[in-house]
Amino acid sequence: MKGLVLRTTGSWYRVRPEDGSGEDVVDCRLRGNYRLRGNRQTNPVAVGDWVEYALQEDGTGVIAEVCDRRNYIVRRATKLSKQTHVIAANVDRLCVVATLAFPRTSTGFIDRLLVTAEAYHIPACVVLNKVDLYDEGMRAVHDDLRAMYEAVGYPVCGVSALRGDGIEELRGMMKGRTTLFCGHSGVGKSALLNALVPGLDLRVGEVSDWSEKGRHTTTFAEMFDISDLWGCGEDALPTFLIDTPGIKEFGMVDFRPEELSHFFPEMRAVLHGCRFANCTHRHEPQCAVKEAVEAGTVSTERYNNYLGIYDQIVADKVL
Ligand SMILES: Nc1nc2c(ncn2[C@@H]2O[C@H](COP(=O)(O)OP(=O)(O)O)[C@@H](O)[C@H]2O)c(=O)[nH]1
Ligand SMILES: [Mg+2]
Ligand SMILES: [Zn+2]
Repeated sequence: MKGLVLRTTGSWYRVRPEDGSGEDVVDCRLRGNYRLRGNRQTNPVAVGDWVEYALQEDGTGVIAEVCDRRNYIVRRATKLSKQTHVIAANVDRLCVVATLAFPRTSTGFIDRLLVTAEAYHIPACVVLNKVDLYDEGMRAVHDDLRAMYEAVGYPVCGVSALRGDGIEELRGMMKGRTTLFCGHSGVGKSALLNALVPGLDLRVGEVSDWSEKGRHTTTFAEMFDISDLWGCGEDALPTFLIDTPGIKEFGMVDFRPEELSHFFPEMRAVLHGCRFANCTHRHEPQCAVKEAVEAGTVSTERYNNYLGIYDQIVADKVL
C-alpha cells in the first residue's frame, strides 16, 4: 500500500494511506533489513515522503520502500558531523520564519537557509514574525530587509501570530502548496501555524533554547493537511504545512566554495562578467560581483554573508 509520511518520531513513522481520508493513519516501522540509501543520511525516510508499506495483523505497518522524491532539503545532522539529515521531502516552498524581536534572527542564518533552498531548487520566502513587538528602530530594519530580499526575488511577509497581522496574506501564499516552515526555536513557527489553521492547537513556547543546550535533540518534523481550509472532501485544494523543531545553527552540506555564488540569485545574474571564470568574488580584480556591490545592485549585507559562508565551507572542507 502507498502512503504519505506525516510524522517521524525515532523509529516510528506516521503514514496516511493514499486513499485514506481525514484521520486515517497507520503507524509504521522500517523493514528490518532496510538499507540506507547512501549511508550518510541519518534518516532514510522523512516527512513528506511517499512510501510503500504492508499492513500487519496488529494494525501497524512495515515500510518496504521509499518512492522517488520530487525534491528534498537537507542539513548537517550535528554541528561537525559529515552526516546529513533530511528535513523534508516533496515540498513546494521553504518558508524561513525569522523575527527581529526575540530571539532575533541574523541575516546570516536566513541566507544559509535561502542558499540551501536554491541549491535544492526549492522556492523560498521569508516571514518576519512578531511585528507587534516592533519599535521604530525595528520597523526601519524590517523595511530594509524587506527591500533587500524582495529585490533578490524572495517574497517577504511581515506577520504577527499573536495579533493576526499578515495572516490572511500568508494563508493565500500557502494555498494549494506544501510549505515547509524552518527557523530558530522561539521565533513563533508553531504559533504561526496555529494562527493560520483554526483548531490546530500546536504547543507554543514549549521547547526552549535552554533545555536543548548542549545536546542534539532528534528532529521530529510534522506535516498537517489543511486542504479543508479551501473547500471540502474531493474539492479541497491539496495544501500541507510542515512544522519543524527549532534549528540552532543551520549546517550546510555538500557545497563547493566555487559554486556558492550561483546560489545567490543576484550574484548569479552578474558573475558571467567577472574577468576570471573561476572568480571567487573575494579579492580578484575586475570582479563583476564586487562591482555590483559597489553599485548597490548586490547588497553589502548579502555579500558579507556570502563571504562568511564561503569561509565556513572552506574551513569545513579542511576538517
Ligand atoms: N509578541 C509575540 N509573541 C509571539 C508571536 N508569535 C509567537 N510568539 C511567542 O514566542 C514564543 C515561541 O513561540 P513558538 O510558536 O513556540 O515558537 P517556535 O519554537 O518557532 O515554534 C511563545 O512564547 C509565543 O507566545 C507574535 O507574533 N508576537
Ligand atoms: Mg514549535
Ligand atoms: Zn567575481
